[in-house]
Amino acid sequence: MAAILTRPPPDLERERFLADALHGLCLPQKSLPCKYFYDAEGSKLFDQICALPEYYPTRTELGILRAHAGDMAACLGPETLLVEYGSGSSVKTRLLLDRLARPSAYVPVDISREHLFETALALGLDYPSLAVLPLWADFSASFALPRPPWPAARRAVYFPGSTIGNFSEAGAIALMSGVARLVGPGGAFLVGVDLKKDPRALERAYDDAAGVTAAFNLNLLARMNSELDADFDLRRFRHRAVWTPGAGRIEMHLVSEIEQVAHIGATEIHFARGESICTEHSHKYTLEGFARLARRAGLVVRRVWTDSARLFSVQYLEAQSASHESGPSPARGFGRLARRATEP
Ligand code: AVJ
Repeated sequence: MAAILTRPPPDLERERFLADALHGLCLPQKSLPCKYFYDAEGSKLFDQICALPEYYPTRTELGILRAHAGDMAACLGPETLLVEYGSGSSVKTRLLLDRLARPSAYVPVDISREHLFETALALGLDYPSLAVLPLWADFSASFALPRPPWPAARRAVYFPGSTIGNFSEAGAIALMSGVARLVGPGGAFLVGVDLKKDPRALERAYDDAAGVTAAFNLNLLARMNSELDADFDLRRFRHRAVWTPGAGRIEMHLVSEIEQVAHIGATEIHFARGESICTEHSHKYTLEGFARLARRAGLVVRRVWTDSARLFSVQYLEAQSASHESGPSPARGFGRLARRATEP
């Protein structure tokens, strides 16, 4: 297993966190980028979230993969260079790797360094003939791919978990345009996309009875206290998750229970009572809506797998070559173009 380090040294990483926090907390709607959830404690809490009864995405996506991983691997084809956006810690990756024919290499890309290298080491031990090339990088920014030990027949990006939902519409198009460039014409994109559903089920999934998601959210304040010399009083903030129909997303916030002042170093941050910090957007899609979005990034939906309750989808897309720009719009040809398979 070769390790590729393209991230800035930790103090630069701290500088970036500090700059992003000061910028976000000075906006009219205070906000913090959700990528900062995933320090060691945050990643541990997120693993707990995935096991919660209310949080259906993980187990539903797993069920779809268990039922259709063979199909998905056949779509990706043999000798594919598989790039995963995320550390690949989940069982999902293994279900796919188990069915892939002679992958040329596997490249997990993640911002959480410890999590990335721990997982890559375990994968390298479990798949001794697979070239595991972990990339410590921010997949929403541009990065260079490591050279696989032997040429790949094709490139594919795997993006599970509906993390694509964290991006705004413009952000999702930019990310998917980056995927289209990375995999090249005819290359592939396999993505988990959470679907629109009853808002009460969505709000429960992001505000579980055990309070794990609340702890995951509040951990962001704890992280600023320990890494940015801040003094947020976690007892004075409340977790809130709300479905925003107009924007088609769940919004997570930390609401200030009182009028208060917090400090990041010498910088004062004022909070009115009831004022919030927005910490995450999680967009939910219809199948047609996602196909339209992907098309604007030069990706066409070819296959869709959902569970029988249509809570979640895994979608296989292909990057168009420039000449296909004027082809049929996925929305119109959806039924015909993209064969749907529903998990039994
Ligand atoms: C990892 C981004 C897919 O948005 O559902 C879980 C993160 N936030 N509970 C999501 C999350 C609150 C999760 N993603």
